[in-house]
Amino acid sequence: MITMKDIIREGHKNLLKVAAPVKLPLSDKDKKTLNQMMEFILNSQDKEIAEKYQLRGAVGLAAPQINVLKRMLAVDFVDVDSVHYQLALINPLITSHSEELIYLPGGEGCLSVDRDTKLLLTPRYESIKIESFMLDIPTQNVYKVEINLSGYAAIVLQHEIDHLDGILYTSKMYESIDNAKPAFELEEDPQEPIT
Ligand code: UDB
Ligand code: ZN
Repeated sequence: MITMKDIIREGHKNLLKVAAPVKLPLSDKDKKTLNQMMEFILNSQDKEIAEKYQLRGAVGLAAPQINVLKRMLAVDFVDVDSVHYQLALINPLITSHSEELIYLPGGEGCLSVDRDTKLLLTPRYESIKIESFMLDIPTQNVYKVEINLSGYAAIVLQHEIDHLDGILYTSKMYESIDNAKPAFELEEDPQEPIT
């Protein structure tokens, strides 16, 4: 199983390399890697397993982060509108995007970045269209897919696709971004009891 020690960190040269396209049909080895990447994400979201193996609760992982320089990524998260996304993508391409920019309020983080970059903001497209091949985990079949995403889901996929191009969010951080909106409002504790 993949654990935190398999994840390469900021400073490793391979995090800055452009990953190679995956050859199709998917080899058994690449299929196994992608399955293990998804397993890591699901394990990291399981309280007991995460505690036992000291995994950071993850929403996504790109193959270069486990030192595999191939264009594969896995994500599993629930969007703010309660839609569950579980995607294992091969050779994803952003084929169009909005002009509008957004950012994750509070700033992004990364499994490959150990330093604290809270409050530094990363601009992302508000909506994107992805054309990709997808490994359907239940059936293990590979399909060609077109996916339209916006808001938080678009941020997660842009973060992971950046890893395939050797780009870390830390190279795109700003103290403020005038022309971008927050993806959502951060919950604030009420100052006064609500009557
Ligand atoms: C993450 N996790 O997996 F909204 F329950 C981050 C880490 C770096 C903190 C582990 C995360 O955002 N978890 C999370 C988010 C929620 C609710 C919840 C758990 N990544 C993935 C990564 O590093 N991929 O390369 C960082 C995210 C920041 C923006 C998009 C990806
Ligand atoms: Zn990352």
